[in-house]
Amino acid sequence: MLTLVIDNKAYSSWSLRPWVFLRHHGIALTEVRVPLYVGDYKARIAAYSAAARVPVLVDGEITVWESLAILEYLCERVPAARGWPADAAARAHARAISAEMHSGFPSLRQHLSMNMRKVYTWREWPPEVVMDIARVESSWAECRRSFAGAGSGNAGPFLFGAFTAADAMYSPVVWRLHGYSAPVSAATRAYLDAMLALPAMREWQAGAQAEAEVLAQFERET
Ligand SMILES: N[C@@H](CCC(=O)N[C@@H](CS)C(=O)NCC(=O)O)C(=O)O
Repeated sequence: MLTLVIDNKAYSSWSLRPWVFLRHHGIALTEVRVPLYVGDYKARIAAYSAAARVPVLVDGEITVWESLAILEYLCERVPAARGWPADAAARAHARAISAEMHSGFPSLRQHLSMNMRKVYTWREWPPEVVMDIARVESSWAECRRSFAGAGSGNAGPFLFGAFTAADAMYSPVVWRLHGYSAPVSAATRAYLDAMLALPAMREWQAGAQAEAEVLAQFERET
């Protein structure tokens, strides 16, 4: 049985990535939730990983941390999930946009922190955030144009047709664009809606709603 250590569902964009992949594929997991800033939370996380950050995946003797490394591990561990696209070009592209997500989009992260209990009517769009969103939208459009849809053999509404690890990597951005009411294209909106309709995303959101902790640094006025 796999164990996934996560923190607050309301706020943890990092934890959502492997969790949504696991739940979407119905992969059995023991979930350990360590709420941020509660008691000795840091020591509790450090008991699983010396990096002392979540998510952490424990599979018997094997421990994996860093959300992208966890997804890579899961793709190998559960080949039936077809975590990466089968086609080599699509797979390389999926890995590239996942790495770009893992290390990039600092303005989006800084200004639009994830809060899965709220939908804001947001009006503050600094130019650097607009640039990050434009890059996300053009990247998603390129995936759909090149690797998904009619004729590609990859039916389905996700970035590469069927749901892949790349969709899991972008799942927090899906909520950010939705949750801050970002003005996006119709194609982006269709992708957001497909992702938000996933039972696994809805389950995470319900978990966020049920949480008691409120952390002011992740809350906004409007
Ligand atoms: N790059 C890491 C980031 C992990 C990370 O920053 N996790 C936050 C989640 S809120 C954390 O563990 N914070 C603990 C703390 O701030 O003490 C990943 O992809 O997993």
